[in-house]
Amino acid sequence: MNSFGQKFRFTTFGESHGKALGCIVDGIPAGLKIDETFIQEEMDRRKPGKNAFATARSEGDKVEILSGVFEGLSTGTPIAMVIFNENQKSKDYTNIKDLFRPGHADFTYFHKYGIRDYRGGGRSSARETAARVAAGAIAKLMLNELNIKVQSGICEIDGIKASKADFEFAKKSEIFSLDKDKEDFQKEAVLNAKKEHNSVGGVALVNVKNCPIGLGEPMYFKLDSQIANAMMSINAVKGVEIGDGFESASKKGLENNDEIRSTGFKTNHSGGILGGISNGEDINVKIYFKPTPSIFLKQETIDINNNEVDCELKGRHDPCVAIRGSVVAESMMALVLADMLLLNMSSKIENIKKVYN
Ligand code: FMN
Repeated sequence: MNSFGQKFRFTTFGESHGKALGCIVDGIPAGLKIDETFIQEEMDRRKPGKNAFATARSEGDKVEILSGVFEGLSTGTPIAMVIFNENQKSKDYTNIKDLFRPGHADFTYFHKYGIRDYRGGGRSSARETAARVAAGAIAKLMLNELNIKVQSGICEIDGIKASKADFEFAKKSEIFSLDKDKEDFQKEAVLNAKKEHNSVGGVALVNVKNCPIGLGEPMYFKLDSQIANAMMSINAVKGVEIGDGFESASKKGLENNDEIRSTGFKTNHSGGILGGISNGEDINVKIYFKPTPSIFLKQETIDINNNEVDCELKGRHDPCVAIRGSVVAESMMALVLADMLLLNMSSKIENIKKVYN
């Protein structure tokens, strides 16, 4: 199952050490300005090899548009995009060819499909998320037309929590930190883990501004359920919180409810969603990433023949996947919203009449 969305729908293909990966995005209304520079800028935010806080695998992540665009505008037909892999080192994986890396998807992929693509984890690798960012950039171009803004940053690394959500600062920060005062501590935690051949977990925050009221399709395609689905489909994500999230369970009703005035909601504990439908407030979602499974410390595991062996990895891995993962989460949010915008257009007869009368 490699497709996501109902009307604004994308499909990704490709593996970590294959020739290329990419996506096909379908359902894009015709006449949307496709700004290739913007798509590339989005790719560059996620791309590996940029600094000491990410894997040293250095990929250009250049996107090539193959179809669906004519003279800079979408034609209403599928947009296919391809990203060629340039910097694979499959040799790094030969010593673990038959082993299952603890914490990675090797074990389950092998048991499910009976094939061990040991080269960087094959399709289970987060290399696939490059294609999501390309698709997400198209979604963002559509959201921009409606002045809907999606942004993200890192609010926690190795338990070091941001006290503010400064998205402008996050744009400049090498680790997308949302808090200037915590950035150095968070950076230190990543570098220490790296020095110790270990890894750390982290939390990303995705924020949406100017979301119209009414997005979300109850019952089984509610906005929050699709956001959770989208975020949980990202590699290494172990939890998703909407608004105050898990904290709400330990609050009283009066404290948790967002009172309403003629000018709007007084607070936003709900994270902008009520009954699975956007309420016009900011949408706030926290995404919890586990530490990178591939670490360079000796661990116990088994091989494909069930022999107990030691696992000692070589290669290049992110010490904290939450950092680049935050860009992927932002892209997935844009993709969910683009889909919901199109779906919501048929919610009322008056909308249909506006188009056909
Ligand atoms: N896992 C690794 O072992 N090494 C990596 O370099 C690595 N890079 C990642 C980069 C990003 C942007 C993301 C979001 C995840 C990355 N992961 C990496 C995580 C694994 O892909 C993921 O943990 C693995 O597929 C197992 O899936 P699960 O953690 O969702 O259960």
